[in-house]
Amino acid sequence: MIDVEAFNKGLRELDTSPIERLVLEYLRQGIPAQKILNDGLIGAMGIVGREFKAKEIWVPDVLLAARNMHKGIDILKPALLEGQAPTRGTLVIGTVYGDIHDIGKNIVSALMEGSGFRVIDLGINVPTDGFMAAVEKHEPAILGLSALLTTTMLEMEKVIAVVRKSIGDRAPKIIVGGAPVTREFAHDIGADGYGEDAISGVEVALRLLEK
Ligand code: B12
Repeated sequence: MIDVEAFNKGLRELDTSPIERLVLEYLRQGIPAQKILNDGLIGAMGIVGREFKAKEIWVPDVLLAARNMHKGIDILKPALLEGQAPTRGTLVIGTVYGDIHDIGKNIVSALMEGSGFRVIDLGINVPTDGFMAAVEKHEPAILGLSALLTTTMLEMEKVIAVVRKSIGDRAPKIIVGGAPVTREFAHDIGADGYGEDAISGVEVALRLLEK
């Protein structure tokens, strides 16, 4: 059993060592990294998100939680990547223009890497031109777009349109995700796939490659 309250407490600490110790302790007990990530770190970040929405905490508190979450993910990464599959091609991924949220995108990147993709992570606040340049340079099999704001999710539609218009048939399969993104929205903007979370993102990417 994962004690999500302990993770919740760890995410709020100024010092990163409590969250690091917690993750290491669960790994030592043999709890799978994926479970520590989902039930511990992501679960606790959900609590942070609810308090942020209710205006019980503020941006600096969330930034602190985000920094601590990244520390926890860094420790889990080697275990998440264990048993790496053979190379499946390149994935270019980034958070769209106007959006600086990257925790979810980083988890998707890590799991994609673990599933055998060569991952080119363009980071946050990536303009359409940036995605286009990376697609031309790396010729990925999959392009992943992340957005966490209802305002920036509209950027995804722009990126998809520009990539398809510029290179047509040579365009990679495009998958989208992020908290406000739904399957319906993904369909409406012409994405090839949608991932509710990082694992389903990987499954969708692998399925698209089979086509
Ligand atoms: C952490 C956080 C921040 C941090 C970000 C730090 C960082 N390095 O990322 C900081 C403090 C910087 C921040 C800033 C802001 N934030 Co903020 N933030 C959050 C919070 C609390 C958690 C997001 C998160 O990391 N969740 C955990 C990860 C693991 O989940 P995830 O991102 O959804 O990713 C998973 C899936 O969605 C999926 N996925 C994600 N991307 C992709 C991509 C692909 C291709 C696939 C397949 C799957 C996939 O897989 C991931 C893993 O399972 C959310 C609340 C929430 N519940 O979402 C608000 C939230 C997103 N923020 C919000 C807001 C309003 C803001 C600000 C505008 C606040 C302000 N007044 O300044 C700014 C925006 C700045 C900007 N221009 O981007 C709102 C958005 C509301 C809306 N409807 O648009 C939210 C929902 C909070 C709220 N309820 O009000 N924020």
